[in-house]
Amino acid sequence: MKLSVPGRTAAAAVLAVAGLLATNAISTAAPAPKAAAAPDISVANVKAHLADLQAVADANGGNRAHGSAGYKASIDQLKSKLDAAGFTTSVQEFTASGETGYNLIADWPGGDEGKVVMAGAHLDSVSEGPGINDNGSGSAAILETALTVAREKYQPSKHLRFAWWGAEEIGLVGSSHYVDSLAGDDRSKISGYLNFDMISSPNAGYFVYDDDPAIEKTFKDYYAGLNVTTEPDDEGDGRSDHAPFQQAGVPVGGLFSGAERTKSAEQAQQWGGTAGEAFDKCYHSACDKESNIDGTALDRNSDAIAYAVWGLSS
Ligand code: DTR
Ligand code: ZN
Ligand code: ZN
Repeated sequence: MKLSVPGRTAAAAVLAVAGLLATNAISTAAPAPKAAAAPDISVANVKAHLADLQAVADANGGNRAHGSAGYKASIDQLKSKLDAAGFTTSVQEFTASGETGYNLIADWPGGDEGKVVMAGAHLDSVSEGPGINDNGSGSAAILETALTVAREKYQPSKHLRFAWWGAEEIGLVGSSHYVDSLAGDDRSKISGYLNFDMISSPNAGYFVYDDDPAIEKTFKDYYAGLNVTTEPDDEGDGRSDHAPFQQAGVPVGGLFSGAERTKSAEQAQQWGGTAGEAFDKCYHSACDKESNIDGTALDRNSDAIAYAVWGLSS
């Protein structure tokens, strides 16, 4: 469900040009082209991808952990959907804890390959359960965003790349392997990496990574348009797949709906849900299954992802 969010209004464009004219910075240049408006991301489609990941876990011993048949089946399932949509996909192999791991990289043909906007999420679960919120939610949301790019035949000026990481749960191994494997100048071509790890926690919070200011502002603008307050994610540093990119000097940002920490009374007042309970009481547990999501958080965060992908790549 698409909710009103601040686009780049005509008034804002006029003010921007007026400001530049006042400083004589430009005389007759046309106003900056408006960023293409992001389409709605179908939360029903995102939930369908989660159902598919649940089915993979159900058919493979109940989890999708690094080294398991369930993880490789998850990779194969997403690759098939992306290939069918016209993405250029590649599977990057690595070894961790004596097992073969896999990253899935999907490039949308077109755009300036010297300016890459990346969106990523780890696809592996813990061995205790199917990992639907952690992190089927981020994986499914960026998958549906990518499929929407294809459906809309979106042609941004920057190049779009989507990535699903392996072995996050055993130490950010897949994303670290990807960054370490990049040639030096390829790192500098990534203009921003957006990370989505747990975005539909059942007792949801709305946390925005406070790393790169421009990326942070993009997400905060989106939520301001929904009149939903956000808080900086003050526990994320180093705790998910944006960390290797940040250490390599890539601007990073992302969204998070909370894990084992307890929601305060003030947070329950602003976001709803239950004070004194964990944002996700099934974190790293067998009960992190298809029912362990907040549909409103999933919907809002999926649309926020599209807003940022369109806004940062146009
Ligand atoms: N490490 C993630 C969960 C996690 C905990 N804190 C944050 C902050 C930002 C993103 C993710 C997380 C995991 O268990 O996969
Ligand atoms: Zn986890
Ligand atoms: Zn996670």
